[in-house]
Amino acid sequence: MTVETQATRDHRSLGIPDAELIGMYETMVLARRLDERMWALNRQGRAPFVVSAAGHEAIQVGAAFALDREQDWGLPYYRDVAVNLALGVSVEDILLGVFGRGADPASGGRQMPNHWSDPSRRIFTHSSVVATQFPHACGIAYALKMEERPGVVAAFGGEGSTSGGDWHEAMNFAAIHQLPVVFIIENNQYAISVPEAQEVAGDIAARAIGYGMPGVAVDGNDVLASYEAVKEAVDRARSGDGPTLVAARTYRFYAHTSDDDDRLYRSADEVEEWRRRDPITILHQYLVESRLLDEAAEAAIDEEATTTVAQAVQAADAAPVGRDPLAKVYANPITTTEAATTAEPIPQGEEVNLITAINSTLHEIMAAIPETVVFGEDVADPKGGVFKATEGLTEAFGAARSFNTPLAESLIVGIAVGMGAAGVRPLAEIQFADFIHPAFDQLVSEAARIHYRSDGGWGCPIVVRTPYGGGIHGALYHSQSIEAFYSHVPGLKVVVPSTPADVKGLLWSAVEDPDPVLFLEPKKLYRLATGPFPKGDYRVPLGRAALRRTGEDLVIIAYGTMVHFAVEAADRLAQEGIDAGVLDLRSLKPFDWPSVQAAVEATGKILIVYEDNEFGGYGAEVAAQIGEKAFEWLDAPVRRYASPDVPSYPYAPELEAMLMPNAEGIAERARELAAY
Ligand SMILES: Cc1ncc(C[n+]2csc(CCOP(=O)(O)OP(=O)(O)O)c2C)c(N)n1
Repeated sequence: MTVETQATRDHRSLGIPDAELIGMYETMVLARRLDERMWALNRQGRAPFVVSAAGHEAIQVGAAFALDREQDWGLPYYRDVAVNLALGVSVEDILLGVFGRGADPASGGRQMPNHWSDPSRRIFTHSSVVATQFPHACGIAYALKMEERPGVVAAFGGEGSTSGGDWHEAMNFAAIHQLPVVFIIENNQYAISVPEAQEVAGDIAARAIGYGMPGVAVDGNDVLASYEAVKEAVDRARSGDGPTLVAARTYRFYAHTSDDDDRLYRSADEVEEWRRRDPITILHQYLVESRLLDEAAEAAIDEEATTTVAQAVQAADAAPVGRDPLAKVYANPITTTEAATTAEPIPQGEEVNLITAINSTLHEIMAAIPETVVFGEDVADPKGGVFKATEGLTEAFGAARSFNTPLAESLIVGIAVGMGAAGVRPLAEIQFADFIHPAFDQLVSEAARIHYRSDGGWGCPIVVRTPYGGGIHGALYHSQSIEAFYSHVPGLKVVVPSTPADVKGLLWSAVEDPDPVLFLEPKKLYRLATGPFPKGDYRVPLGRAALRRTGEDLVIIAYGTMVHFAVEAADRLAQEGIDAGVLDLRSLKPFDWPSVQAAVEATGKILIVYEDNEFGGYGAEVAAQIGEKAFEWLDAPVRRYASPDVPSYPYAPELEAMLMPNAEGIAERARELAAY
């Protein structure tokens, strides 16, 4: 239901003590003085880029004061200077970010100013991407609810963010699970230059109706009205009654950022008109009328704010620059030093296929680690996944720990990021790798960068499993290989098991690793590849390749389904007197260079096989590194055998067979290479 909220104009009836109201006023004045000073620093050439909150102080301070600083979580967006001050972040800390200093607690000077992060205050790291924070808020809230921990999550954004898919996906998910989230939209009527009429159809608060949650429209320039609306929403969330949308109408007094010229898209008269409704003036008037503020007190507040800002500017400006820009890409950086030079021993265990190995390992992990959660489309029982990978998990561990998500891939990865931040270990499933692309942003711009961009303040311990690859007549949208996109990204780890034992060993290592791991399952092998499933504790370290077969004439480097084709080819070649080794990379990022180097040194001839299309594929990186670092050991040009540059495999089996690399094709190229 949409409700027009009017300020009660009586702080006591809202339960706000006089001193707290003065505290609100002080925070608003401090934010304004800081804002003015930041803007001046930019114009003086001392701060390269600043973002202004001026005009938004009432909704920002009203909302932040409605939160419990001891237990609630905040996901403020770049305009929320006053939210941060109200949550206890110091002026100096904000200015360290403005100057990009090493001691900037949000990012160590890595992110632009106003990209907040403060783990001690449960302020989650924020990127520049509009709207990605909303699924994170849901993931955090899901973790709190699942573990019955106290706390409400407040997620902030501008009206522009309500156009993004992530916002809608998060609203939907929060309502389905009745999560303790409050969505706070600061509608300043422009998304950079785009006016509200071109940005938003209908009324923002009314959108809540469609998601079955309360939506409240509020005057965002009135701090009491803003506090009241957000407090009601927070109380509702805290008592288990689910999310609320609060849409606050306000206005920004300065341009979008220091790089924007707002004279191009709005008139001086319009700005002037809104300045007459300055949130600080409105509260000031209320305080004077209530006899809570006299001239002396007002002057003292103003002077203290000015002094605090001046001192903080001096201290922050004098702080040293930069920490190591190469550090903290990973929470657990892995460098492989030992090369695989002997064939990987085959472990003991019951003979199973790949899909059974995945299912059994998930059962083991969930039984051993109570913080783990498995979710995705159709993963819950009775279906248990379209390939049955997650079968029985809901029955064994309950609906909270193994659940179906809406059909929204960005949301799936986004909630995983939030859960990881809140101490839960998500094992998300993307039903087919072909449909992971909507989550590219959440994986690349969010998950991969969380640790680096927060200067190590936050981690992203998530696993995203997905079936990939061809050979099952899945055509263009059920056959894609996606590893090249993601192994390109610093901060992500990418693994591809090819045996049941590696499924177990790698999945365990992935879930125990503090970094985001993309776990690519070659779906052609689900029922085709069988092998022993090791009992008890079993780990395959990330970053270690496995030599499946030694060979003296050449080495075939492969991963996933291609490993099996390569072994088949090597068996045939052996009958012809050609001794081909097979190196299964299995961990694409981190990459096991020492094992590749050892293969080059041992044979001087390398054939790289991958089922992705050839151009710019993962094999291109392997070939480039060999060319650069091991040229002198080569006895022949490095060869690649991959799919031609077509958009994945056709449906017709005959056509698919014409494109997908196979054992005969591998043998043919290996013969040529051996004869070189
Ligand atoms: C996904 C995405 N697209 C484009 C941009 C560039 N951009 C940064 S802020 C912004 C406007 C956001 O407006 P709004 O959400 O209303 O917040 P406001 O800045 O007005 O407070 C745009 C287009 C971005 N950061 N992210």
